[in-house]
Amino acid sequence: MASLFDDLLLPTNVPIPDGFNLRALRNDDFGYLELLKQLTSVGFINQLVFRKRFDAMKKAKSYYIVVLEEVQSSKIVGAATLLIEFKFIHEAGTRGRIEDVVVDERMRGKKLGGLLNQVLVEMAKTIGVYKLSLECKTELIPFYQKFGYQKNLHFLDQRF
Ligand code: 16G
Repeated sequence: MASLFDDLLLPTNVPIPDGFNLRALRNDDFGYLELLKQLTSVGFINQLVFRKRFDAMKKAKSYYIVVLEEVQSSKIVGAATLLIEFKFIHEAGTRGRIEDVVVDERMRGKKLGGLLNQVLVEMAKTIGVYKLSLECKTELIPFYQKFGYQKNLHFLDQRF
């Protein structure tokens, strides 16, 4: 069993509610894929593909996927990703991106999404990014604004 990053990098100043455990994604967390299906299309990924992608992310050393585990069931009920992008601009600075924030439907309303956001904002500050950004649906803008994000730029995409 391997962790994507050292759990010691998790912030200690964000309180985790009783009954939950916050940790880095591990290479046997296949349940993470089930949770991601509540966010968007995942398709079929077998354990080998999961492990290969996990290994590539670990090797890249810029993926911080945090998961929230329900202690009683050992199930992953929340997850979010901090991706660190290396730049030449801003004195060879780094930019952070928040990706794939998802909380299990049956756990909504417990402010776990907010908790995951706080955790990643703290980690991004510790790493020292010059900017942290994310893309989200229009209706989620007020939610993310609570965590310090401002609506500045437009986001454009192409689908293939
Ligand atoms: C949301 C996610 C983004 C994810 C996308 C998937 C957050 C803050 N944003 O925009 O990270 O990649 O959904 O949707 O979690 P897609 O499959 O339509 O790209």
